[in-house]
Amino acid sequence: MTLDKIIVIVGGFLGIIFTYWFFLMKKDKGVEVSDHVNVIIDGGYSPEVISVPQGKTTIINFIRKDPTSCLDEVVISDFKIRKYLPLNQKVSVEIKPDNTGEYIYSCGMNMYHGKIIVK
Ligand SMILES: [Cu+2]
Repeated sequence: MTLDKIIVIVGGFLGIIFTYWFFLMKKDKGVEVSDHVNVIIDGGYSPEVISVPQGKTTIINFIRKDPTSCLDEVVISDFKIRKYLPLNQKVSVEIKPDNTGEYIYSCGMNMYHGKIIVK
């Protein structure tokens, strides 16, 4: 094997690792939240992934800017939360997770998703 071939193989391999890290690892980490966070709803949730501390109360403020009726409810089933979200109004939800893990939240029809990571 010649040196240039080795470089191409190693380079390709590093590219794959970088892609994996960039799209999967980095994205999944989410936004670190200490006590409250604003989640803007406009064609989806932004930020989509938030990470919150275990055993502490975190306030999530949902602000819906999307007129689609699909997004007019938010459901966090693991915390028994289902809230109606009027357009352009802030709706606050409090969570106090006892256990670490990953919890999915979604719209009322389970079409749009976000994630809460408890650390
Ligand atoms: Cu929906």
